[in-house]
Amino acid sequence: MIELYQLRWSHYVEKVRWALDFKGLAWRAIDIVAYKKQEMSRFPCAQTVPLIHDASTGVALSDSSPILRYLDEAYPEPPLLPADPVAREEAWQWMLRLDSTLGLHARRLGYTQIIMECPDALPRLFMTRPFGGLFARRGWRSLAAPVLGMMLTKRFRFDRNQQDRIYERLESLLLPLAGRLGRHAYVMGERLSAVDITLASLLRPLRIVPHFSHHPRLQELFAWQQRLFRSHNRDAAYPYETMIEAQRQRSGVMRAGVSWMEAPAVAVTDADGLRVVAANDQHSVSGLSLFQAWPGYLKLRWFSGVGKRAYSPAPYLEA
Ligand SMILES: N[C@@H](CCC(=O)N[C@@H](CS)C(=O)NCC(=O)O)C(=O)O
Repeated sequence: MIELYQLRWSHYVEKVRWALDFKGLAWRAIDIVAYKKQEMSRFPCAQTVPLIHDASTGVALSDSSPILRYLDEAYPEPPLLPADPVAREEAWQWMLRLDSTLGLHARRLGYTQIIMECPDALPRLFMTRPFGGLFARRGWRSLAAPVLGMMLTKRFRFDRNQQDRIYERLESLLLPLAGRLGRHAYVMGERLSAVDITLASLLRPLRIVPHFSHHPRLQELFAWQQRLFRSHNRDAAYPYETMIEAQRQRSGVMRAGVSWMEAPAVAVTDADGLRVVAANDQHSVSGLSLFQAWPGYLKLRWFSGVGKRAYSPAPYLEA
């Protein structure tokens, strides 16, 4: 039995759940409390989720791509990575690149979208266990939402999305992939690999970011993701998707117009050298730095430069 330490809605975690299911392995999930992570502190590896503990080999490991590689080595059938060493290295580089770019940028913009449109979703994700779930309840959650919003803004620098050109970076990464996946079933080769699982999983938060989900040139990419989700039973809605959808239906609007992208977007790409490990972008948050985050949070909530548009479902969902 493999134990998977998780935050349920994490796209990096979903990548590992998918790989475990793909291999038909027996596993069980352990939900962690994000601030303390006490549940997994006994393991001497980086304290990020996903983290797995394989009771049959004694291996404990975090970081989604090394976890997929471990699973493929320990349980080779069906394979996740190509057998040929050159193709294998190519797949590995794809995975690290997607973890270090798409995974981080999509997380940043997914949480940004939640803060702009329904910050009350944050306590319903993060506060279901602390204080007996009090702050996830109606009324109380409106108190917890700005504190969590500030904490996340500080941790991931959502207030610097424009400056750091996150929308531009993602567009430059995704447009060529959309072109490719309009013509081919998989990123590499003729069968599903760890690269496809990585791309489809890490793209998930962008399904709630209309700049991407409604982008006319990205519909083929989301349609590809949707086909893969359906054929591998991964398409159950995530709680944050349901919450934001309900909010959009109630209000009739969504935050979709990224003002600085309305002029022809400048292509900005991430460094593309060989990688050894995936990059991460979490910054530590102390009590004082949390207090300093409120202007950034308020700006994001009310003056982010992402304007309202009438709500409509993404075209790929209607096709
Ligand atoms: N490169 C890592 C990224 C993992 C990561 O950043 N996980 C987040 C959840 S999405 C986490 O551990 N969050 C808890 C925290 O921020 O302390 C991977 O691929 O697993």
